[in-house]
Amino acid sequence: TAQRAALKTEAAALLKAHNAVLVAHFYVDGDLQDLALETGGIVSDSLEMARFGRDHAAQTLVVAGVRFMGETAKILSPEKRVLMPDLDATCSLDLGCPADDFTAFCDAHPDRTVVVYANTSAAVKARADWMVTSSCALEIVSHLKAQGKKILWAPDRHLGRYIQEKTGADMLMWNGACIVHDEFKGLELELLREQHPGAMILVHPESPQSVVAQADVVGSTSALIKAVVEGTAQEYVVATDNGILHRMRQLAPNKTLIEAPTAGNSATCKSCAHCPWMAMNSLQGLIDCLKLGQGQIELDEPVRIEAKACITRMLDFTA
Ligand code: CIZ
Ligand code: SF4
Repeated sequence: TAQRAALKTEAAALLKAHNAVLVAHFYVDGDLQDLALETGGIVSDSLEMARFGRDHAAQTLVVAGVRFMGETAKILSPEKRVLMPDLDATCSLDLGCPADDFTAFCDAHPDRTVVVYANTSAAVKARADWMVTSSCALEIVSHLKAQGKKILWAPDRHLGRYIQEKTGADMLMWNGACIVHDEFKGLELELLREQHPGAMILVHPESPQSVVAQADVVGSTSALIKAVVEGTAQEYVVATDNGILHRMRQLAPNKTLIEAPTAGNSATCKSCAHCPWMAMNSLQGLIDCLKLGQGQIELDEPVRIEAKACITRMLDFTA
């Protein structure tokens, strides 16, 4: 609409005036994704967002995503100002893994190498040996297994189980889940597949086992987008946050995209197919954080330094 176009123009001018770059996740509003690309920023997964923010010359990073993504940017670039359109945008994995309980769990298992998913607070990362994202988790856990390491994994139990199955590593799991991916349903997916026998099934590994088991491709958001772009099928069933469809449609306009089934719909289920915290990112929020200097990420320096070690280990490993 005209109003959204006007907000976009205002936001673009503010980014320029503040020498800021916009780093957006695939799950946020399509206008924010487009704005990031149109103004020299990036739309990506959490791994690439972290790399891009660290390497970009801009002294202000605006991170459209959820809290841990802003924190990761600040951990890697403490000298930069890191702003978020809404600082209350969190994640059920982060919420479900409080630093004090997590620390006690780690302390009870000192023989294990602590590997945490990116979707955790800076304080949890500070206690970990490695951070991983879904783009590099398999590779890193395989590497640790080859070194004979036993692993303590947190917080996503579905991703942990998937990696455990693939690598055969000894993994002790924290019991967390993503409220969005946890809602995808295996039985309903079986029925949908009968109606679309030629469709390729694309699944993010934060989904339940019954859904992952039916996948043609299991992977990170970037891997799923690549699968749509390069795939020879006409139809694709997508089991991840539906914010990703925006980018998939842009990159593969002639393919047919079908959302994977969830138990409820948007009226009955607030977390079905779209993350309520990703949805808190808006053009107006972006304008306000730049105009008013609000939404700034601040971290305790000792925590930041310890968290940086585990992120840097991953970035060096995947470089
Ligand atoms: O579900 C998320 O928050 C994801 C997929 C993050 C990421 O790694 O990009
Ligand atoms: Fe967290 Fe799930 Fe939302 Fe991603 S989609 S931010 S994992 S709650």
